[in-house]
Amino acid sequence: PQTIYLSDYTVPAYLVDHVDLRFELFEDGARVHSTLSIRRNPESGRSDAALALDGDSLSLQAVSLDGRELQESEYELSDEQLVIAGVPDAFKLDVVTWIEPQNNTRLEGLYKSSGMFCTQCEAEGFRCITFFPDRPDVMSRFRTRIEADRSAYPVLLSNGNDVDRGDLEGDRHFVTWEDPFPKPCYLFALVAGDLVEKRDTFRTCSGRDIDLRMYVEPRNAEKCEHAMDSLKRSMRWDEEVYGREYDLDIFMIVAVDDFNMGAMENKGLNIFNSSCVLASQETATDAAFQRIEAIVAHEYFHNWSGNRVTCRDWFQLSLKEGFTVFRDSQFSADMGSPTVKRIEDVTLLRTAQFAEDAGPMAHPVRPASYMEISNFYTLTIYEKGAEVVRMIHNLLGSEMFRKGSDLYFERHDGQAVTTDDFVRAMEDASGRDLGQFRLWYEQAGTPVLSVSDEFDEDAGIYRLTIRQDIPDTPGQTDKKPQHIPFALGLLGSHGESLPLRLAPDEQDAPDERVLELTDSEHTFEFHGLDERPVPSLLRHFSAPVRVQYPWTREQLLFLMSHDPDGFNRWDAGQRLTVDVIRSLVGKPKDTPVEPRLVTAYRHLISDSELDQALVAKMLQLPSEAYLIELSESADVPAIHEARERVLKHLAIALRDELVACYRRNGDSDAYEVTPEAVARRSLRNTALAWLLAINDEEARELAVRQFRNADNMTDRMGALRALVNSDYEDDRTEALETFYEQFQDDPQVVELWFSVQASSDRAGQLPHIRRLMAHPAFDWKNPNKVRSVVGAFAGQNLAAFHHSDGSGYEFLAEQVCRLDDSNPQIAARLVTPLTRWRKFAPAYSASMRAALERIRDKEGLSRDVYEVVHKSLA
Ligand code: HT7
Ligand code: ZN
Repeated sequence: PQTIYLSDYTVPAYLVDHVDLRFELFEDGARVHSTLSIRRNPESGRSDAALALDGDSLSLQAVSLDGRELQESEYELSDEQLVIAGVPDAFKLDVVTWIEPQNNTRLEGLYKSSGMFCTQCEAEGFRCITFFPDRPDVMSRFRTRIEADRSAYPVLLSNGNDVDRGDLEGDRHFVTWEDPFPKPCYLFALVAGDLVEKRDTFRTCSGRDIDLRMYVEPRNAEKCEHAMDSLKRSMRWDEEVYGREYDLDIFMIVAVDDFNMGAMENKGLNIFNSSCVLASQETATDAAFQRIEAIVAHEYFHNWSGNRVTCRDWFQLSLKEGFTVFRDSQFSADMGSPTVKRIEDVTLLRTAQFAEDAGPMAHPVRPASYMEISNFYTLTIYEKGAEVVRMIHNLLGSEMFRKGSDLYFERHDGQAVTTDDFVRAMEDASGRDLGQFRLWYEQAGTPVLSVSDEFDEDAGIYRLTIRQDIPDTPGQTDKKPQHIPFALGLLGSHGESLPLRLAPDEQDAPDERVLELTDSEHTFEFHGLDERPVPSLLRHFSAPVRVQYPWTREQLLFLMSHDPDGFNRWDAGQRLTVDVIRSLVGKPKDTPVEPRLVTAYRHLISDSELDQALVAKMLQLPSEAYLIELSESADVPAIHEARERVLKHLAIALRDELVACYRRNGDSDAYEVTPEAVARRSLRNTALAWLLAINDEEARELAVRQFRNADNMTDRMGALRALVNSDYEDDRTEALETFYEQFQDDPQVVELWFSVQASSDRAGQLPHIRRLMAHPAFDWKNPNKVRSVVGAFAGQNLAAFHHSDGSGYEFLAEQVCRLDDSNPQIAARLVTPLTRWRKFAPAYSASMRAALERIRDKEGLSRDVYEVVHKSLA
C-alpha cells in the first residue's frame, strides 16, 4: 500500500459547489444518482488537470457531462478512481452507481444494520456511495432525495431540513432533504428504517426553537430520555461557555446496532452506536450513563469544532478531535466532579496513550504520513490532542482562551483549516508566542521530566531542577525541548501550603505556580523556607508527561492525605500502591506487604468526612495495564499475582471496614446518577469485589442478595462481576444464567454479559472464550460483540491473554485474520495488544511476534491491518 505524506498536500484541482443526490433503496441494492456542479479551483493553478473522483466498491452505470452521456473511451475507470480528462472550467456531471448495502460488512459508506439503511462516511466512506473528490477541503451544499418502500422504511432522513415528501408507485415514497451549510462529504448521512421518533425542543440563546428528534427501534423507545437530556445540557453549555448557538432548525440522533466506532457528528443527523446512546436504569451502568452524556456532548460540540470549521486534510484530524475532546471533558467536569473527571482522563492517557506513544505506531498529534487514515483515530489524536489544547488553555487562562476560540470560529467559519490556524488564532487573540509550543503537534513521544531537589537550610532556599527528555519514536530522533506548563505547590510538615517565592523579597507569593519549561533543563529557587518542603509536582496533571522524582513512601503517604490538589492526592496513592505492587513482582509469596498501605487505605475507607467521589477513585488499585505500561520487560502473570496479593492483603486486613463501608453505602432512595450516588454505588461495589476476592462468606450472601434485588444495572453488574471473579463457581454459573435469561433480548446488556466473562481471569479462560464465540448471541458482523468478547479478552483479561504457552496470542491472530476480510477497520484495532510485543519479557515477546508474523502472512491482507502489522514488526 501507498504512504500518503502531509508534505505532498496540494489544494484540490476542482471544487464541487452543489451535490444533488437521489437514492433508490431496494432490498438487493441501491441506485445512487448524483449530479455534481463542478468548477476548476482558481487557487489550484493546474488548468490542465484531469478531473479525478474517488470511488470504492462501486458499480458505475452511467456518466454524463453537461447532459451528454460519456462513452467508456472518454474516461478511465480503476478500482479507486474515475478520471475524466479535458473537462471544461465549469460543468455538471451526472453519475449513476449501483451499490449493495446489504452486503457491506465493512460498515463504511451505505450499509444495513438490523434492517435499516445507514451511513458512515468519515473518513473516506463517501467514495463507497458515489464517485466524488472524497477529501475534507471540498465543501458542497447537499440536496438529497431518498426513495424507498413505505412500509419497510417509513422514516427517511438526511442532513438539514426536509423540504419535500410524497408517494411513489408500488407503495414507495420519498423525502427530500436540503442542507444549507456547505460541508465536506464525510459529514453526509442517510438513514432509512422503521424507527420510532422521540421529540423535544430547545430554545436557543437568541430565542429560536430547535426541533430535537431521536430515532430508535421501537423496542428502545424507553431508552432515549438520558441522551435527550444530555443533548439539551450540551446545547446550553456550548452557548454559555463558548458562545456557540445551534444553527439548523432540526437536530437528529439515530441509534444503530452495527457501528465501527462510538458515534458520528454528521451535520444535523448524528448517528450513534446503540451502546453509546441508549440507557435506562435497568439496563445501563453508571459508567454507561456518564459515557453517553460525554459522547452526546462530544458529537454535538463538533457542530462548531469540526463541522462549521473543519479539517483541511486528515493530517489535521486532531484539529477537530483534540479540541472537541477538550470541550467535552470541560463539559463533563462542569456536570459532575472536576477532580474525578481529571482522574479518569489521566488514567486513560497514562495507561493507553502513553503506551501508544512509546510503541511502534507512535505518531505526532499532527501525523506526517499514513497508509490508512482509519488507523489514525487514535488516543494520540484524541486524548493527547485534547491535552495539548488544555495546555494552551492553561497558558492563556480562560478569558484569553475564549477570545482565541471566538477568533478561531469567526475567522474560519465555513473553512477547512489546519492545527496551525488554530494555534495562530490563539496567538493573535492573546498576544502570546506559541512558536515553540507548536512542537507538541510535530513531535511524537511522551516527554520525561526528571526532577531533583535540594534544600539549603542556611539560606532557606529550596532548589528544584527539572530536565526534559523526549524519547525517540519511529522516524524521529534528537527532539527539541518542548514548551511545558508545570504546575506545582510546596507543602510544610503540617500539610500547610507554602508561599512560592521565586525571589527573596517577593510579597504575596502564591501557593501554586505554573512554571514554564522551555529548555532541556531548568533550576528554580524558592526562598524563605524554614524547613525542607514536600513538593506537589505537576498538579492537575498540567502537561501530558512522565514525572520521575525519588519520592519516599513517607512523602507519598503525606501527599495522599494532605495535598490540597485532589488530583495529586489520588496520584500519590497510585504511586504508592504501584511502588508496593512492583516491589512484590516475582518475589516469594511470604514477602511482607508494606504495612503503611493498610493504614492509608483504612483511613480512606473509614473516614466518611472525605470527598466520597475521590475516595471511590482512590480505592481503585492501579490496573494491570498501567503496571505493564510502567514496566520495561513485563512478566504479566507475575504482575497479576503481585497485584492480587496486595488486593487480598488489603481485603483481609480491612475486612470489617469493608463490610461497614458496604453497609454504610447500601441502598438508599430512588436511583439517580449524581456524583454522590455514583460514588456510593462505586464504594459498595468495590467493597463487595474486594471481599469476594478473599472468599468471604458474608460477602457472598450480600452479593447474591444484591444481584437478585438490584433495581439498577450498576448494582446488578457489580454483584455479578464480584461473583464471576470469585471462587464461588456455582453462584457464578447461576448468576450468569439468570442474567442472560433476563436480558437476552437486549443487545447492549448481552454485550455486558459477554465482557464480564471475557475480562475475568477466573471465568474467561480460552476454552470459555471460544464457547462464548459459539453462543447464538455472538455475531461476527457486529463490532460491539467482537469487542465485548475478543477485545475484552485481549485488552482486559491480561493474565489469560499473556498465557505462557502463547495460546492467547495465537487466538488473537486467528480472530484478526478471520475479521480482516469482513471488517478491516475493526480487525486493525484488534491487533493493538500484539503491537506492544517489545514491552514484554523475552518468552512472551517472541510468541507475540510470531503471532504478528502469522497475520502478516495472510493472503489478501487489508491495507488497515497491513499498516499496523508491518509497522509493528519493523
Ligand atoms: N468523528 C467520528 C469518527 C468516526 C469514525 C472514524 C472512522 C471510522 C468510523 C467512524 N465513526 C466515527 C467520531 C468522533 O470522534 O466524534
Ligand atoms: Zn470526535
